[in-house]
Amino acid sequence: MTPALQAESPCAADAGSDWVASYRTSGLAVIPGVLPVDRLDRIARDMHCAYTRQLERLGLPAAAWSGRASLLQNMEQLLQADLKAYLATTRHSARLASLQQLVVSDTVLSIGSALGLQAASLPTSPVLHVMGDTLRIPGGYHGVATHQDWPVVQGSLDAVTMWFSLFDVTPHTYPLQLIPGSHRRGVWPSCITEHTCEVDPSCYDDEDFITATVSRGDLLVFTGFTVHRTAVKDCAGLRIAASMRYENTAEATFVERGYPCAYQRTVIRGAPLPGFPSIAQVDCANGLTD
Ligand SMILES: O=C(O)CCC(=O)C(=O)O
Repeated sequence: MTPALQAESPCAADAGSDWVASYRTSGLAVIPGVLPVDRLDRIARDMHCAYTRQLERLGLPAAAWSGRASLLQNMEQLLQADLKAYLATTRHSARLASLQQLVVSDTVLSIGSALGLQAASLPTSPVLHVMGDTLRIPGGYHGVATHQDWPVVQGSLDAVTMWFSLFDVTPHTYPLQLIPGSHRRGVWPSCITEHTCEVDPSCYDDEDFITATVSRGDLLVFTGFTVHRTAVKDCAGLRIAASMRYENTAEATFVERGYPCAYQRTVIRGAPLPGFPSIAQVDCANGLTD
């Protein structure tokens, strides 16, 4: 069993905090109680709204909001009814304004500042990780294998990853596992796979990892070079977390390399549905009915 990492000190987003020292030496830290729980609730509620609207569209019953269980129920129901709608809704959830607002909130950006980020920039929008034993998609994503984030993004060398969980994360609800000190060994040997750039398994043992348990409101932060993975063994239930990368506009090699970014934006031009929308549909959506 891997040792557990827990929140270390009352939070203050200041460079003298214990968690900053822990971040520097081990490449990771859990900052306790920094995220407003009402904001986390808002994201979960907005997700619930999206799954509910899709169930209604399909003429299926939906559970009214009553917390995590109702969200899971609607997600399961939609997955069973219509895989395509489930995947589209889950992708859409990552674009929720409530989530985007949290990841660039003053509190969160001040944590980046405490870690030395200047004019912090965002290579991409939040990535939402939904884990659930009843939400498995055959042949699909079910956790991320052992990897480092920097090789995937290739931005500033002091980039920070922050991991925002909507709910408590225990050792049995798909926590992240990380290797303390792994950020001091540069880029680890790896190969590109479908979901990531997977570290060569011969480079580590299971005992090297610690398990990051997170209470609601805690924030897990780690460096772009910290080796980590999703724990899947003996896990069940629903875990939803968003990960977000922050880069330092002033980092010398980032400046020198002319701000590379591995993520590219793709825009699909053209009308997806010929003839849609009618003028009446536009008016109706905008509350303009005569
Ligand atoms: O949340 C997860 O399960 C994986 C997150 C992760 O590894 C990442 O965002 O780099």
